[in-house]
Amino acid sequence: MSSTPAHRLSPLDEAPPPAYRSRSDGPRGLLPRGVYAVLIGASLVWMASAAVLGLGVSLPSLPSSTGSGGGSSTVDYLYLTIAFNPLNGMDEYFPANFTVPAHAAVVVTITNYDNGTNLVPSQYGQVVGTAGGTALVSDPVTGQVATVTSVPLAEIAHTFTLPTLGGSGASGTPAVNVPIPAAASGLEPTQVTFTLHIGAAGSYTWMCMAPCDPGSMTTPGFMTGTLDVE
Ligand SMILES: [Cu+2]
Repeated sequence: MSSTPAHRLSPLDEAPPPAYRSRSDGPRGLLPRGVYAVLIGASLVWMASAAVLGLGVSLPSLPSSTGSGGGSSTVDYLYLTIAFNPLNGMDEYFPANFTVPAHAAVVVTITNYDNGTNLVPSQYGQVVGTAGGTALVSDPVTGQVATVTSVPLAEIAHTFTLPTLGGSGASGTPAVNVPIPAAASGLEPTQVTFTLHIGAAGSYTWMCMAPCDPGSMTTPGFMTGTLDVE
């Protein structure tokens, strides 16, 4: 009765300093201060390098786009992704409907995760209607960027095609056509960057000319959509 509390009191009086210190210092001293500092530092380095790498892909297009600008004072950016719809698996542009400013140089970057190829008529293998008549294409494996005026027909997955844009695009030739090479895999996309010189306000239909997916080709919001110029 009385010996139990007395017996426990005296060891506690001696034991507390080391026991208390080891219990609280274990978790607090080792994990947070050391490991978390390293983790936070590493993630900051990673974020910084990711930002630099991201810029590195899109920056080269700027000089050529503004250089041959012909009076475009505004530069805007449009980022599109081609992937599979998570619900029905259909090929899809994300987004498929978008708005760009009038009288602007719009740098368009299309990231394509589709590794399938779809044979197009040869004219849709050509880059048409972009600044300089070129597009920047990144290799899905090496990441190396090349300036191209066409893509081999056997490598094309989709196209970004505007039959008309502003006043151009009459007589059977599209105003804009950019062939999009297939990805190497679902984790190794291709990236295509090009600049469009946008004129007056209007609403234009874009479409993919590669016979990729019959349902997608005919369904607005998948492989066809609206480019609004405001
Ligand atoms: Cu397509």
